[in-house]
Formats: sequence, structure tokens, C-alpha cells
Amino acid sequence: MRFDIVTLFPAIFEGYMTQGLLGKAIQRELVQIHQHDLRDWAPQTTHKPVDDKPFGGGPGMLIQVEPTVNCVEAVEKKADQSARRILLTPQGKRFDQRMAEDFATSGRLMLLCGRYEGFDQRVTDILEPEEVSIGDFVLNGGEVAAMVIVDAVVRLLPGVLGDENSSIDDSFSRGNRLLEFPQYTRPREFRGHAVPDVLTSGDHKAIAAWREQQSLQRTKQRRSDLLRDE
Ligand code: 6GU
Repeated sequence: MRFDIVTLFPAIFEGYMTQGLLGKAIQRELVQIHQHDLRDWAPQTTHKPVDDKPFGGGPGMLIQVEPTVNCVEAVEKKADQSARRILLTPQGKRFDQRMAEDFATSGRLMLLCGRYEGFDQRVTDILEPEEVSIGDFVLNGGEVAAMVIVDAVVRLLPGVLGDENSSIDDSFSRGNRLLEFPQYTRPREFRGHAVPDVLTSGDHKAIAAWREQQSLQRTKQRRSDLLRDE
């Protein structure tokens, strides 16, 4: 799967892409991530501004339509495959596991990261991206949100996790709407806190029943909204 990330701060992604599961997935060529600096599409050659004040007044600066549309159109031509266009904004549809599963079925995502007060509305009118938010809070820019989406999508791609860490049992995944049960590893006791006896009993049926009950209890206590029918 290919990700194209359009941003004013391409360096934000560099460390993230070399580490952990994502770093491995890129090395194994299961995933390609390309960052594109919006400033490279600024019309002027010397100062290269890509932002300006909003018409009608108001605080902050907007990212301009011309560099954004030119950038997206040029980047799309860099591969044969068409891209699903996603614009990161707190005004977007809320990202969730179901959306991640849907994105994971498309071969190519183009992620547009806003900064300042956002993009000129004509970016949306012309490019018709899907507008996506990662939650009800405001970030300084879409870059962290883009990383969240890449992270959630990549671990769903075939071959990325390996069988021993399948994502099928994850909280929120299709057919699982419960939070995960608590887990323990060695030592069996630390500062008087012991591992629950059932987990060391060797009784696999009892362990499964305990975990199911713990998942249900946690979900009721912490996220009862997950138990209501959609
Ligand atoms: Cl996608 N962008 C920004 N700037 N803030 C956000 C967000 C996105 N999602 C939640 N807050």
C-alpha cells in the first residue's frame, strides 16, 4: 500500500517511519510512504509563501488553494494507481476502526495535512477529498492525525503483523466490540500484587471464560457506549 502525505512539515514523519512495525513493513516493501512538501508547489521562487490571511478578516492564516491543488495533481501522477484523497481536519468525519478497515482495502491514500486555520474552502470544492478528524480536540496541524491513520491502517495490511500478533482480536475490530482483558507476564508476584490464579492454572476453558468476563466488565465500566446496538 502507498501513502502520499502532503504537508508543510515533511520532517515530522522521518523518525516515525523507521521505527517498529512500520519501519519493518517499509523495509519489506509492504508499505511505501512518500512525503510531499507543499512549499515545493508555491508559485513564487524566492519567498515561497503558501499561506495568506482570510478574506473577511479573522485570526490566523489559511493554506492557499493553488499550491495545494497543483501539489495533489502532480503527486497523483507519480504512480499509475489512483489515490483516495483524505483531508485531515477537526471538521471531518470521526476516524474509527471501521474506517481504518475500509482504508486498508484501498491501495493508495493521499493524506492532506492542514496547518494554521486550515485550507481555503476551494481545496475541498475542487479536490473533493473525504474530510477526516481523529477526535473532538484541536491539534496544531494534521500531521499527527495523518500518522495516527497510517499507524492504524498499516497494522491491518496482510503480512504486517504476522500470525502471532493478529489484529483480529483487537478491541473495536470487526466482530469484536469489547475492550481487551488485562494481561500479565513474569514475575508471578510483585510488591504483593499476584497474577490471578486462573491464568496459571493451565485450565484453558477457565482462562477463556475469565478473559471474556473481564472484557465485558471493563467495557461496561469504561465504554458502555460500545455495548449499545448501532
Ligand atoms: Cl485531522 N486535524 C487537526 N488539526 N486537529 C484535529 C484533527 C485533525 N482531528 C482532531 N483534531
